[in-house]
Order: sequence, then structure tokens, then C-alpha cells
Amino acid sequence: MQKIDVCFSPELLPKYEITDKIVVVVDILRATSCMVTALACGVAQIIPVMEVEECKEWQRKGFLASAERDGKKIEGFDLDNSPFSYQNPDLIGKTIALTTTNGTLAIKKSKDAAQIIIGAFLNISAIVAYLKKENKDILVLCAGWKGKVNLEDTMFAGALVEALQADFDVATDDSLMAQILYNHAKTDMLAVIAKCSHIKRLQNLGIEKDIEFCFQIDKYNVVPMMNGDFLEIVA
Ligand code: 3SL
Repeated sequence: MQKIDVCFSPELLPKYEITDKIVVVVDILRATSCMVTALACGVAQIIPVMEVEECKEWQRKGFLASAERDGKKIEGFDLDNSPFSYQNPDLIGKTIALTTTNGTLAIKKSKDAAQIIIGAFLNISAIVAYLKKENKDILVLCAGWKGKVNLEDTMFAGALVEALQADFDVATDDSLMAQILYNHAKTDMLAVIAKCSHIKRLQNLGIEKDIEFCFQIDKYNVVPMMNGDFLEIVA
């Protein structure tokens, strides 16, 4: 039986062997929720990058570029990190370079994985169906916050473990901890995350509407996957 495991932070990733695994990167608030929304709404490709300067370089080459640090859009870039900004018909067919505080870093750190796919509550059933079909070992990588663990990404990891437990070996304490958290939270996830640190950060920036949006289940039926430098829909 193939295994599912959870890594709570990119800082812990060196502890895991990923070359033969599918890594599911998750940053519920808000990077992977934005990516799923953008691609589902017609953006052709996203180029995730770690550094702001690298993102600027893509912009100089003529691409649209989005840069966020600490929840705020960096001056001079075209887009912020709100899922609402990507539901714009003007973006259909476009390629967008993107850097975010934690989400794009988690993607780039997963570069040695057999496959990198992007998960959010917005596309969770599509991700579950894809993982069942592929039947390979899985690592769910939580982007967390600046190397630390967060509640919302761990809850999503637990939701995947819960959905896949009949088909995959729940191999480690990490997966069990995430699953226990999700089962505790699932009847009212918004209530459970109400006091978490990123909620406070987003509230201080006046962007509460993004929070509810990112906790919608199965709004989109897409599986975004990294293909070289590009993130695009594969299923
Ligand atoms: O950390 C990230 O990658 C971002 O998603 C953070 S924020 O939601 O834009 O503040």
C-alpha cells in the first residue's frame, strides 16, 4: 500500500525523501487558494518564484507579475495575493509570475519531487481523485508561516489524510496529528481558525472576505501541477 505523510513546514522538508513522491503543496491563506482560483478562472500558467527580484525580472520580460510580502502587495507589481483579484476576465490566457511569503517558497523547495501539485479546500475533491488515480507515495507540504507551523494548512493536510485513509497507509505521527486536528475542526473550520495568527494578520489588513472564500469546499474542479518553471492545470 502507498503511504501518505505530512510535513508541517518547509523547514522540515530536508527530513523527508521526496524524489519518488507526489508533493501536495498547501497554503490555504492564501497562496495556493489564489493559484487554484487563477487557473480555474482561465489564467493559462503561473510562474512561482522565491524572490521578489526574480519576479521583477519576469515582469521586465513582459509578463504580468504578482508579489506579496506579509500579506501586502509590493509596490510596482500588477497583482496582489487575493483570490478575488484573479477572477478577472482580462487575465484569461495570461501567464503570471508570482512570489509570496511562504507558498511559492514551499513550491520551489519541493523541486526534487516526482510531481508537485497544488491543493486548497477549493479543489480538494479533485486532488483526492487525482491522488487515488496516480497511486504513488504522497507528502503533503504545509507552507506554514516563515518556517513555523500553522493551523489552516495542517487542517487541510488532515482533510486529505482523512479522505485517503482507506487507500493509503497513514504512515506517521505527522499524518495522524493532522487528521486528528481536521476531525476536531471539520464541522466548523472557520470557528476553529478564528484565533489563528494569519487570520489576525489578514483582519488587520482589512481583507476578511478572502478568509471565507478560501474555506469553500470544491468550488473548483482542477488539479494544478508544476511543469518545469510553470504551474498549469493537468486534470
Ligand atoms: O504566505 C504566503 O504565501 C501568502 O499566502 C500570505 S498572504 O495570505 O498573502 O498574507
